[in-house]
Amino acid sequence: MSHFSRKNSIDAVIVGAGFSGLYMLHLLRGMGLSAQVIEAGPSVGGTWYWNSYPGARCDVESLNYCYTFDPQLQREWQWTERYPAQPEILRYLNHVADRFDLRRDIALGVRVSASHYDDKSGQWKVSTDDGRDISAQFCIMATGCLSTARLPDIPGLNKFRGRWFHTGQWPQTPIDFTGEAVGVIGTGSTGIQLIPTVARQARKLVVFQRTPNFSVPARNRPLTQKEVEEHNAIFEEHNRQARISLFGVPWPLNMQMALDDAPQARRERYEAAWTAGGATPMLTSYIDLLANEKANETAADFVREKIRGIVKDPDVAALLSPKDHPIGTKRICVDTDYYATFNRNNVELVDLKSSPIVEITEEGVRTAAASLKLDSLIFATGFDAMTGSLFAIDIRGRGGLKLQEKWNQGPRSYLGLMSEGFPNLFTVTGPGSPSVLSNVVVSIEQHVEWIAACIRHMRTSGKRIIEPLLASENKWVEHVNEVANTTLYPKANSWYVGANIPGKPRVFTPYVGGVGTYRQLCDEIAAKGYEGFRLDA
Ligand code: NA7
Repeated sequence: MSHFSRKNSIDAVIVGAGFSGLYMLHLLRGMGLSAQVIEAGPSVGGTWYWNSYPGARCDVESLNYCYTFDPQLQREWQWTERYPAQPEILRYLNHVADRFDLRRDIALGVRVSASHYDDKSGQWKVSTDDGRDISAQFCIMATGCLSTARLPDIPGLNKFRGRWFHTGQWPQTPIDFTGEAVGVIGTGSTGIQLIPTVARQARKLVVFQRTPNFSVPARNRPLTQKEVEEHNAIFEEHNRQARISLFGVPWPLNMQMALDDAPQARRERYEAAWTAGGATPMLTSYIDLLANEKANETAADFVREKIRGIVKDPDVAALLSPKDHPIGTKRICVDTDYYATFNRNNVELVDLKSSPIVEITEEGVRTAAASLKLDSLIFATGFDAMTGSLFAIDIRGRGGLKLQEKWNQGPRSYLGLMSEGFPNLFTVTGPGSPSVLSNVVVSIEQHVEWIAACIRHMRTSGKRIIEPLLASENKWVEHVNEVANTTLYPKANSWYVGANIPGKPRVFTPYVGGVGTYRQLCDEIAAKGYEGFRLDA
C-alpha cells in the first residue's frame, strides 16, 4: 500500500525508504513535523530490496549492522547469523517500518524525478514520475550511496537470446540456474558472494574477470543464544565504541607499524585476522597499512599466499591474485568459499585483461580469444556510486542552479551534508562524509540525528533557511582531499574515485578521517551555532 500525503505542502520530503529514510521519518515525526517518504521501489529496504541476488549478504556483522537508537528494538530483534543475509536485513527493515508505524507516511513505487528550490517561497518543489508535485521546506536525500545499478556498455546485449540479470536489480522471484551454463561479469564484493552460490547450482559457470580483488573469509555461522545474550548485556557500551571508532565497528586498531614487527610476529597477526574472518581485523592489523605502501605489501602478500594455498591450479591462482592496488584501497571483499570455488570442475575463469569481451552474441559472450555459449548472463558490475542516485533526480537550487552542473568536476559539499546554493537540502551519507568507508548504519544514524537536531535548532531559534557558506564548503572539500592524499586510497581505480564510470571526474569522494573524528567535528560545528553555515529567518 502506498501512502501519499493529501496536503500539497508539508515540512519535509525524504527521498528513499532504506536505513536512512526510515530513521529520518521516525525522528522528524517525533519532532512534530509533517514528513513524506517517497520510495521508487515497491517495498521499503532501499538497496537491500534490490540486491536480492543469490548469496547477497552484508559484509558487516549483524550485531553491528543495525539501528542503535532504540534499546528495545535492539533487544527484541534476534539476528540469526554472524553476517546477515539480504532476506534477513529486508525483514528487519520491514519490522522497523511496522514497529514505528512508519508506513502511513511512505509512498512506495513512486520515483522522484525532480526537486527544485523556489527562491521566493524558500520551499522545495518535489515532482514525481506519476505527475505529483509536493512542496516542502526541507528536502532530504536518503538515496543511498550504492543504489544506481550500472550496466556496462558492451555491444550486443539486445541480441542475447538467454536470460540476463543485474545483481542490483535482481528479480524478487527465485531464479533457478540448475542445468544451465551461466556467465558472471564482475568480481567485486557482489560477484565474489554470488559466484560460489551459483557455482553450486549451475551446470557450468564462466567467471569473466577484468580485475581481481582481495577477499578474506567471512567465517559466517549461526549466532548462538549465549553470544546474543552477552551482546545484549553490553550493547550500549558496544554502540558507544562503534561511534568513536575508525570504521564504525568497535574493533581495536593495533597502533604498531607493520614493518616494526618481526616477520614471524607479523605473520601470526595476519593469520589471526584471517582466522577471525571479515575485513576489519585485517585492516586494523597495523596502523600504517593504509598509509605506507611497503607496510601494505606485507598484508597483500599474505593474502596472495593464501590464494595460492587454496586454488589448486597455479595459473588460476595467479590470475585471482590482485597486483594493481594496495589491499584495502578497494573495499576488501568478504566471502564464503570464493577462492575454493575455482577448484570445481564446472567453473572456468576468463581473464578479460588478456582477452577482453568483444561483444555479446545471440548465444553468449565473445571475447578476443573465444566464443562462450551461455544460457544466462549475470552482470555483477556495480553501481554509479555516491552521486548516481542524486544525479538521477533533476535537482536545482537557488537561481535554478543544477546540482549536476555544480558538481561536474566532482562533488562539493560541506561535511557531506549540504551543498552551497541548495538551501535546506540535506544528503544523508553524502559525498565528503565517511559513508561507504564505514559501517554505514553508524554513519546513517549520525547524519540523521545531526539533521534532526539542526532542524530542531532552526525551529526553536526562528530560522527558516540553512545553507553552507561557500568558503566553508571549499575548505571542507580541500580537507577531504588532503586527508585522502595522506593515505593509499587514491592509488586504486575504485568506485571511491568514480573510476568505474567512464567520464566521471576522478575525485576521492568519501571522508577517510574516521567515523569518530568526523562525528566530533560535526558536533563541534553544531555546538558553535552551526559554524560555517548561514542561517536566515
Ligand atoms: P564493484 O565493486 O564496482 O565491482 C564491479 C565489478 O564489475 C568489478 O570487478 C569490475 O571490474 C567489473 N566490471 C565492471 N564493468 C565491466 C566491464 N565492462 N567488463 C568487465 N568487467 C566489468 O561492484 P560490487 O557490486 O561488486 O560492489 C559494490 C559495493 O557494494 C561493495 O563494495 C559493497 O560495499 C557493496 P573492474 O574492477 O572495473 O576492472
